[in-house]
Amino acid sequence: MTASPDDINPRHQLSPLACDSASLRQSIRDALVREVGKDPDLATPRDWLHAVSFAIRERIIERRVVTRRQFAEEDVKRVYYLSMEYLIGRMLEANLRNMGIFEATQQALQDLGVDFRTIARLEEDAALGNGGLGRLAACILESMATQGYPGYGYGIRYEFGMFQQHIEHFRQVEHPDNWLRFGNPWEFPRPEKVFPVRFYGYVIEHHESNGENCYTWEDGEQVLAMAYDYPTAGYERRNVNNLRLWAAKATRNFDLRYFNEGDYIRAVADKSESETISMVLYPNDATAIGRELRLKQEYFFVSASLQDIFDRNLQLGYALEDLPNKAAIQLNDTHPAIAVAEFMRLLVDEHHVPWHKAWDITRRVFAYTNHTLMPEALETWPVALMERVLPRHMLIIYRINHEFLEEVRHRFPGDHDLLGRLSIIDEGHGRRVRMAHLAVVGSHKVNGVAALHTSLLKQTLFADFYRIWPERFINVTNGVTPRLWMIQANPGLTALIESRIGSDWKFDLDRLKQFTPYASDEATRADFRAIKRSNKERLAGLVKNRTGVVISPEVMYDVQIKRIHEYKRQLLKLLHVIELYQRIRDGEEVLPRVVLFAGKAAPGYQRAKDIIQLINEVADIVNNDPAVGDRLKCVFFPNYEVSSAAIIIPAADLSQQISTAGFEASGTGNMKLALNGALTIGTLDGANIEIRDAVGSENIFIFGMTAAEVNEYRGQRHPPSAHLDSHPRLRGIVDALRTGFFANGGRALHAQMASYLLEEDPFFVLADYAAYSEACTRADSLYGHAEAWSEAALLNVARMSYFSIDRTVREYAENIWEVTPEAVQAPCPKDPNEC
Ligand code: NBG
Repeated sequence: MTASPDDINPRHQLSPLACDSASLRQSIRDALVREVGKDPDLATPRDWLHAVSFAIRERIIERRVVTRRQFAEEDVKRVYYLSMEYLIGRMLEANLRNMGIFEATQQALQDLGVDFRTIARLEEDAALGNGGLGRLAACILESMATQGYPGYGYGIRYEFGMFQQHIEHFRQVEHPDNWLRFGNPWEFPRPEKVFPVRFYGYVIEHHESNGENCYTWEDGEQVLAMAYDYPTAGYERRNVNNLRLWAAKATRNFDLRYFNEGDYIRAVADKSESETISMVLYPNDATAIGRELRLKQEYFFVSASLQDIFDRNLQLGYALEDLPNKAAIQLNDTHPAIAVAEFMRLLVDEHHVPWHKAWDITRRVFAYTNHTLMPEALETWPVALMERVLPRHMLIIYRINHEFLEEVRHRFPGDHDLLGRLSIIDEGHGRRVRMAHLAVVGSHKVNGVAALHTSLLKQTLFADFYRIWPERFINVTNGVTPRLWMIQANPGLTALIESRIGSDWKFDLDRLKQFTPYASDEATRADFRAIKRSNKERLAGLVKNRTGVVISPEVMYDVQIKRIHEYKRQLLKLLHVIELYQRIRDGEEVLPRVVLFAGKAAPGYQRAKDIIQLINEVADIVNNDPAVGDRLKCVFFPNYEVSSAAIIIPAADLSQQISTAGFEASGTGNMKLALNGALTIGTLDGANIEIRDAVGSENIFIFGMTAAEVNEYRGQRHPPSAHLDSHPRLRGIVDALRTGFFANGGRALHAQMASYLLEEDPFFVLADYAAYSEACTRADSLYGHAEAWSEAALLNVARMSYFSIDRTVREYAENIWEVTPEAVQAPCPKDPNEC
C-alpha cells in the first residue's frame, strides 16, 4: 500500500503554493521586501533576480519535502553520486522550466515591469567543475530527478569555482571566480548538519579477545563539514532530489584550545586555515594534481558524505548488513576513491562490523566510473603522504591489498609480475597508492563512458583486472540532458519539432525518431535554416560584446569548444585556418566561414596556454586583413562556460571533434552539437563512433587514423616532418608559423610551436593533416548545397535520441545500481495552476 506521505502527520500537511502568474507576482514582490529587504521602487535588477529566485525556491523545496517523505515511506533504495565536480551553470531558467512555471514567471515579472532576460543574465554560473566530467555529473542529477530515481549528489561547495578566463595581450589570464559574492538564493545552509573530519594523528591497535584487533584513530586535526543543500527539480515531475555540497568550517574545540591559552590571533588564523579545504576548485582537467590539499579535499567530502549516508540509513532503521539493498554509491572517476577505505573504516572501527562482512558490504555498495585512459590523470598518492594525512586508511588499504593479492596468488600461482601490476601499491615509483586500483578492487561494477573507451579499458589500463573479473566491466555511454541542451538552449528548434511531431519526445527522446521523415520535407528544412540563422544572430551579438569582432550570420559557423588540450588538437584546426587564409590570399574561392574556438587551459599547462595565444595572434591577422573580409573570421571566445555553451551550440553548423583517436574517453559536446543540428567532423574516437553509427556515415565527416592505427603508427617512429609533403599546402602552413608570419611581436612562440610539430608532434597533427583537410573540403562542398546540408543536419537531430542522459541513467540504474524510479504523487494539484 502506498500511503500518501502527507498522511504521516496531519499537522504537517503541506498546502502547496499556487503557480499561476498572479500568485507568482505576489510571491516575488513579497520576497523582494521580506527576503531581499528592498523597496520595489528602489530595487536593482539583481535584487529582482534574487527575489524571483527566492519565490521559486519556496516552491521547489515544498516538492523536495514531499519527495523525501515519500522515499522514506516507501523504503526505496537510494543512489549516492560522489563527485568532486558539478558544472551546473545558471539555475534560474533551468529550475523554472523543470518546474513547468517558466511562462507564468515571465508573465509575473513582466507585470512587475521587469525583463526576465535582463535579470537572468546577471546570475553567476555555478562552475564547480572543469569540463565534461563535471557537466556529466550535473546532467546525471537532473535526469535522476526527471526520471524519478531517488538520487543524491554529494560534492564540495567551493568558495571559488572554475577561474574566469580573460584574454589580455592574446594570452589567457586567470581571475578568481567569486561566484558567491552576492549570496546564493538557491542554497539551503544546514548549520546543524555538520560532521567532523579528521586528518593526521596516529592509530592505536587494541587486542580483542575474539582475535580481531580493533583500531582507534586519534589526535591530529579535525575540521567540520557543513552541508549546503541545492534541491534539483525533475522536468515536469514532482520529484525534487538533493545535491548536498560540503563547506569546511573550523571546529569549535579547535578554536577553544588556543582561546583558553590566550592566543586569540593563532586561533583565528587556524580557523581560516582549516576553511581553505573547500576554498577553491583545482582547475585541472584530466590531469592529476599531487598536492596535499587536494587529497584533503577528496577525503573531506568523501568522509562527510559517507557519515551522512550512514546516519540516514541508521535513522531509517536499516541494518548495516542490509546496506547493499538500500544504497548504491557511484564514484565519479577516481577522485573519491578513498571512499572505499573510509567506508571500511566506518563499518569496522565505528560500527564494529567484522572485517570480512564489512568488505562484502562495501563491494556490493560501490561502483566506479572511469573517465580517462590518460596516465597523467590517474591519481596516485605517495605512501608516505597517505600515512601522514590518513594513517588509518593506509592500514586499511594495506589489508585490502594483502587479501586481494592473496586471492590473485591463489588463482595464478607463480605470476609475480601480475601481482606487481595489480597491486594497489605501486612499488616501482617511490611507493605510491594507485587510487584507480583501489576503486576497481572495492567496486562490483566498473564502467567506461563510451564503447571504444570501455573496450580500451579492458585491453590496456585494466587488462589484468579484466582477466580476473571480466563480469565487473561494463560500458555506459554518456549522454546529455535534452532539457538544457535542446529545450532551453534552442527554443526555435524545439518549437519546430513540436509543430511536426508534438511534444512526447521531451519526456522520451526516443520519440525524436518520428521527426526523421521531416528531414526530406522542404518546408521543414527552410524553417530549420531560419532558426539556425536567428541562433547565429544571437551568437554574433554575444561575440561582438565579448570580443569586439563582428561576424556575419550569413556564413558557416565552424566551432571547436572544449578544454584546451594537446590531445584535443586545437592546433589541427588552427593549421586549417591558416590554410584557408593562405588560399584566400592566393585568390582561391573558399566557403565563407567563422571559425570559433572556446575553452580554458589549466593555469599550469604552458603548452595549452601557448595554443590560446597562437589562436589569438592568427585571428588578429586574419580578422584585420581587408583582403579577407567576411570570407574568414577566426574568433577565440573567452571564458567558455555552461551559459555561453547554450548560446554557441544552437548556432553551430560544423562541430569539431578531432582528438587523436584513443584519447577522448567519450566527449559530450559532440552530442550537444549534433542534437542541435550541427554536423560533426571527427576522428573515430570516443562517442564519435557511436554518433556515426546513429546518424549514418553519410551524415558525418570522419577522417584520420583509428585508435589501432595510432597505436601501430606510434611504434613505427616516423619523424613528424615526413608528412610535410602529404598535403600540397602543409609545408607552407608550418612555414608561416616557423617564420613568425602571424607573430605579433614575439616570433619565438610561433617558431617553437613549429618545431614542436616538426620534431615531437605527440598527438599526430601532421600525420592526420591531409586527411583532415580533405574532410573539411567534403564538409564545405556539402554546405554549398543548402538542401542537402539541411537534410543531413535534420537527420542528425532526429537520430540523436540514444545520447539522451535519460538512457544513460537508466543503464546505470538497471545494470549497476539496481534501483527503480518512484514517481512522486503529492501534493496533488487541485487545479492546473498549482505547482
Ligand atoms: C572526461 C573525458 C571526456 C568525457 C568526460 C565525461 C575527465 C577525466 N574525463 O571525454 O575526457 O566525455 O570525462 O565522461 O575529465
